[in-house]
Amino acid sequence: TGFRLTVVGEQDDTTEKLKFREHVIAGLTNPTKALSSVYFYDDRGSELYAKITDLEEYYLTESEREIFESYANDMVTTHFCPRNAKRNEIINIVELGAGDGRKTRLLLKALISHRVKFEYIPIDISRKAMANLFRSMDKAFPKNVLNVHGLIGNYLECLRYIFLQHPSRENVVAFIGSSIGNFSSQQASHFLQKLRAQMKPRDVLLLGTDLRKDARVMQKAYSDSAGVTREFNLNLLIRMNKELGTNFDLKKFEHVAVYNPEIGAMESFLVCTEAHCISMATTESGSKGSTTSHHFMFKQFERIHMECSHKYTPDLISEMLHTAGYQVRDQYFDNRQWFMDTVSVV
Ligand code: AVJ
Repeated sequence: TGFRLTVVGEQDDTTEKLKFREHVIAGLTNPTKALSSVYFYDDRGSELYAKITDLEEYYLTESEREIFESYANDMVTTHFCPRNAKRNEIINIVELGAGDGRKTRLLLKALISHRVKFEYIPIDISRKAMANLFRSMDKAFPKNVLNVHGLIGNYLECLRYIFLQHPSRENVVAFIGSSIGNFSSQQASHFLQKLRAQMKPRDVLLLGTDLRKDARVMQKAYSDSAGVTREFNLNLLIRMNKELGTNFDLKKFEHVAVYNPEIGAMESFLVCTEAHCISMATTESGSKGSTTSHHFMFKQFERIHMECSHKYTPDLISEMLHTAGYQVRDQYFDNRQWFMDTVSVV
C-alpha cells in the first residue's frame, strides 16, 4: 500500500520541444492562427487551471462535485462493484487527467465505505500536478487506506500499460471534469473508440461532460472577472517565450471567449490589439540544418484560436457512446442540470 509513481513511455524533452516548436510554427503560419490547448498544462498552467476550478463563475467543478456528493454511493453500489461481488478482488480506478483529485476523493470515499478493494491509478502529464495530487490524497485519507499508483504519460499508452500489468482486474475508467470537451466531436468519438478497444467486457467508463445552457453563463465561466482564465491563456505565450524563444508582448493580447452555437463549444481567443511582428529564435541543433528563423505577422485585431470547450446534450453523449461501442447504464445530473456524468460499460 501507499503511493507509487511510474513514468510510462519515453519522456524525451528534446523531441517534445521539437514537436511543440513544429506545432507553433504550423499554427501561427496558418491564415487563421491557432494553437492547441494541449500545451496549456505546463506546471504553471496546471496551477492556473486549479485556480480556475475554485472560481464561482467556473460552475463546472462545483456542479460535478455536487453530482458526486449526491450519487457517489449509488454509482459504487450500482456500477462499480466487481460483477461477482467477490469483494476480495481488487479493481482499478483509473483516472485520466487527474488534476487535484478533489472530486475523485468523493468517489474513493464511497468505495472505501462500501469496502470495495481498489487501486487508484491517476494518469497525468504534469509531474507537479501529480505531486500535488499525492499530497492532497495523503491529507484527505487516513494512513494506509489508499493504494495509489500514479502514471505520468500519454493516456492511451498508460492505459495499455495498466491493462497489461493487471490483465484480469476489472477497471473503472474515469474521464471527468469535461476534459473530453477539448476534443472536437470527431476526436472525442475516435478517442472513445480507442479507449473501448483497450477495455475488457464489463469494464466501466465514467464520463463527465458539460451541458449546453444559457450562453451568458458559459461565457462568464471562460472569461472570469478576476482574469484567471486570461492568465491561463496568456501563460501559453509565456511558455513559448521561455521554451521556444519567441518574443510575445503580453500587453498586446486580449483574452476573449465566445460560445459558438454551430459547433456547441466555447471558443477562446487571444486578440492582438496592434499590428506587429513576432520572431522565434533559431534552433541551435544544426544536425538537420534547421537554422531558418521564423517570423509571424500579426494584423491589428487578428486573433489566435486557443481552445474549444465542447458542450453537449444528454442525447448527443448517449449517441456518441453508443457509436463507440459502449452501453449507457446511467446519467447523473446536478440540480441545475448544467453538468452530467454518464456511466457506461463495454
Ligand atoms: C480542463 C478542458 C475541462 O475546457 O472547461 C478552463 C479547461 N479552459 N477554463 C475546460 C479550461 C478555460 C477546461 N478543461
